[in-house]
Amino acid sequence: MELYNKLLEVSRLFRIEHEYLGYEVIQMGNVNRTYKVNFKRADGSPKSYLIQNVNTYAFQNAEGLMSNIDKVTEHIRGKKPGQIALHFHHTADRATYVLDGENFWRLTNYVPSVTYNTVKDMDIVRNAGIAFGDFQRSLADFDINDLVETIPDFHQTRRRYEQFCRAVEEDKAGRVAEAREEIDFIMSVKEQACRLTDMQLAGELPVRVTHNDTKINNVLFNPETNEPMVIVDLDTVMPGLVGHDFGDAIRFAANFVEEDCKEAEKAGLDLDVFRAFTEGFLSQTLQVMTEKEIETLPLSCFAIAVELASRFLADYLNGDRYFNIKYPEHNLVRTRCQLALAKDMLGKMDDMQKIICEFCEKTDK
Ligand code: GN1
Ligand code: MG
Repeated sequence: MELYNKLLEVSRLFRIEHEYLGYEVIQMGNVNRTYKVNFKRADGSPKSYLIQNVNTYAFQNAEGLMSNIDKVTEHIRGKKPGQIALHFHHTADRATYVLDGENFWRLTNYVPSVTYNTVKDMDIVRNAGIAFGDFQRSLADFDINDLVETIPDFHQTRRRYEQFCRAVEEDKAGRVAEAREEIDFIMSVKEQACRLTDMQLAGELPVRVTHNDTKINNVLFNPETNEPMVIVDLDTVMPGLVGHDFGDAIRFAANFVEEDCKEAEKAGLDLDVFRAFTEGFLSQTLQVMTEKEIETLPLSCFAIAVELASRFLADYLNGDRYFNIKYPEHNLVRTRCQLALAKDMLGKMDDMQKIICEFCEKTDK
């Protein structure tokens, strides 16, 4: 009841005056909470919006975050007028968010669509690659200095290792003993996992505007045609490496299983999905990428998988403060699944490289 009333209160603050019918929980994301709120207009027709409760433990700069989203969506809209986009509603004071203790709220239009957590249809996978590649290309001329780092050092893998080591040392939740094997593996691959970050710091890879959370379920597809319509979850749009976006998409979409599968031994890299996503992504980005960026794409998949495993495990050891969990071992299960995938990727580096080279040869790069 409390949430029911809260969502009504938030809707009214964003000046939605229709008759309130109630809400549905949308399963989207591990950090924020998302609801579809339903209304009836005066003429009797239905109207829905999306309300999100943004986690300020993860995102501490609400203003900077919403300003990033405004600028980026405006830039994309300028290039693609008429394309479906998210519109954030304003309060009477022209704010795009409402602060409320530990959280902040925002409200957007609801886009009827389908999303996928796992896909085996290669046309859909290729379309997701095109969507994220197109996002990257549309923002290639956007000035990164106009963006706030919404989570500083988000994909700075060495920093993530420091945070991980601190969590192991502090052992706040008394869970280190049961995660010894995972901790040892993460530490054993540290140098390889951090190589991309080292190259970035050495200026060997260009810093671009990146999405930084390129899970395939952040692409909204047209339910009839399966064409990608819009990319959502722009909270982590920040300066970053193209490999972060590519690697994150692969570690999510090309895993044989979902990222929190309890049977970690079933996790691994599906090379068919890898190929389809790569073809879509590179069809949009190849012309703007440097040789080094292309060469390091397979490494970026491994780096992002290990980095995320270290984040899941650090959160588990800290007592689950960051990621939403459904049961006590959820973050440990996610860690194991991500590590199994990372191990499998290590054995498939050459296959990944070969698929990329084949595509480059086909397109003369
Ligand atoms: C979080 O909340 P969601 O699902 O969009 C996380 C990503 C992780 C992902 C793992 C801001 O994203 O970095 O890859 O979980 N986002 C943030 O599922 O930390
Ligand atoms: Mg996200």
